[in-house]
Amino acid sequence: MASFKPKKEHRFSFGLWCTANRGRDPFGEETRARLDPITNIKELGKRNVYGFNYHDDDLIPFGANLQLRNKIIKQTKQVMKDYNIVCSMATTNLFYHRIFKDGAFTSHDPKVRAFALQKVMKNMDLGAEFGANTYVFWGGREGAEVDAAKTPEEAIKRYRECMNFLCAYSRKQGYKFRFAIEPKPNEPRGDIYFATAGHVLAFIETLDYPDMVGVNPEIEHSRMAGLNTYHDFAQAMEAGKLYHVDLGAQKPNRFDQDLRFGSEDIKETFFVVKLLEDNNWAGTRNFDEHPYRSEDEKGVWNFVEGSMKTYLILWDKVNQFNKDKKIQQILKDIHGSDPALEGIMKHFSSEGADKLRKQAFDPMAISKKRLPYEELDQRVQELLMGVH
Ligand code: GCO
Ligand code: MN
Ligand code: MN
Repeated sequence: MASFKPKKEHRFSFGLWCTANRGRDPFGEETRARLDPITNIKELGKRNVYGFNYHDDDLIPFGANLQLRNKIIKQTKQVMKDYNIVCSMATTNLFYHRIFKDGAFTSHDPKVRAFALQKVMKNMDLGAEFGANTYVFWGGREGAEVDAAKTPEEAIKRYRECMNFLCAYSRKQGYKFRFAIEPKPNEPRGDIYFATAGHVLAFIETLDYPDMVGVNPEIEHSRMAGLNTYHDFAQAMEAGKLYHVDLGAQKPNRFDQDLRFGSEDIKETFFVVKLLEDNNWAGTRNFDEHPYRSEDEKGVWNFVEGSMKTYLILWDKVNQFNKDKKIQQILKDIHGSDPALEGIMKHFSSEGADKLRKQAFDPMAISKKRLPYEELDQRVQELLMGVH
């Protein structure tokens, strides 16, 4: 790993829309030429990227005829084979076309909701054909600026109806999909429903097939809301619901910057990598981010290579952390152990509760235990800065 060169076994993946991003923003036109999806997949594969993700429209232009559709499908399968790259995730573009101007699953218009379902079903068929087993739902337009127009309760009910419908469709077709809902607090809507990983986790439990559905947290989106990304990812993992991840970087409390992985928030990012690697997390290490608008076509590939290299460097830092004697000693010292009390607290019993009520504690003595977090954090800091 010391060369920090990506290998297929590292299971890195990118969305086709990341590398095909042309640098457009609300204030300026594109700065790069269009990258066709087949070249895109090929260039990713050549750089030892394990998988690609796509929205239906990234691959097959909206409204394409059957002939064009079949041609692109054939070319995609060929390039996947030639460059040893899999399709790791499929998703639907339910935000670009103006039919989705006020949402897809949460639109007032049953025709819009039905069209959205049809679009998802068609792309699930295609995703399954490409061998994807994760399907992401990012409800970018599922939100509001005018709260008088649509109540959140109504929106949530409509969204649930659509998710239940699609879970049932996947089962009926015999697909292996696990669905991952991706939260985002705002942009492009003033407010988006299901703003955080916590909102998604709570919602999943109300679905007909909760086991099929998990979360796709994105570093940038957590930080847009000023949240701790590491905590967000960890809570989803602890719930057994971390079905996919979107890695990137973001200055907090701003518009979605989709910066190159690790280019901001290095300590928090380190703990995200530590979480995934220490737990041997089974999913792909997936990047969802955009090259700077100021870059040319060559810079796009610097961005791809840089993201994977940073991940491998942070992974190496994780191994250093786990082997660092000083860090490990401090961690050992700060974790108390009291088997008798721990036994009582683990599961409630009347007897245990009685014992606990009678137990004598010396709060002042207990509070004297040293917690050398200054030393610990400084050591981690030095490790990240490359001193050790
Ligand atoms: C964003 C989103 C999107 C989604 C993608 C998948 O940047 O706001 O992350 O990139 O992840 O569209 O549907
Ligand atoms: Mn984003
Ligand atoms: Mn994303």
